[in-house]
Amino acid sequence: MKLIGIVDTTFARYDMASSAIDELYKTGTGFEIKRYTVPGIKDTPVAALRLFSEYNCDLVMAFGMPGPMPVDKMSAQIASTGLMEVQLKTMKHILEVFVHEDEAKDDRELAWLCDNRSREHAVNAYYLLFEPDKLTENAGSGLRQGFEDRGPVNS
Ligand code: RDL
Ligand code: RDL
Ligand code: RDL
Repeated sequence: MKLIGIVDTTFARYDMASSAIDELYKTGTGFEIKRYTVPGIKDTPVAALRLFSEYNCDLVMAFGMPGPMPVDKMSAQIASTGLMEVQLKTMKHILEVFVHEDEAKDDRELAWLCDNRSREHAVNAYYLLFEPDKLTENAGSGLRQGFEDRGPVNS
């Protein structure tokens, strides 16, 4: 049995973790979930580290919503760097599922984007843990999470 850690925030304006958990259970079995909610994105790296070191998670998904202001973009960069450090230190994957609030043109699209990106990265998390060949099959195919896939280029 694998353990998937889920880190999310109260700052985000959409419950992305619930979308991902729903999608994980639709995708397969063989895992349990441990969820850890923190106030904001800068609090996610230590939550992820604790999920690995204290709860022995095999992979963590970190959900966050950077706001539109320069200070928020800076927070996102700091959070992302922290999440990288935790991955290198633990040798375990953290899927960083961030949706920037200004990626969407209105609240309705923002909600759709959050749900869709969370679900698509949930499938990526499942593949990383259980079926890594599925990712290799899709190598170079221009996949995106949330908005439409870009697709491959042909020579
Ligand atoms: O440790 C408490 C807070 O500093 C932490 O929760 C921050 O991540 C909160 N926060 C900001 O301070 C900020 O300027 C967040 C953002 N911007 C943001 O855009 N998204 C967040 N948190 O999730
Ligand atoms: O951990 C899950 C994702 O955060 C991770 O796969 C990112 O590398 C995905 N990604 C972005 O989030 C992004 O904003 C990528 C790009 N831009 C990019 O330009 N090229 C990528 N990934 O390969
Ligand atoms: O070029 C258009 C988009 O690919 C670009 O805006 C990406 O940066 C959007 N994006 C994020 O901003 C992000 O934080 C993506 C991800 N995360 C992601 O995980 N997967 C994406 N885009 O496909």
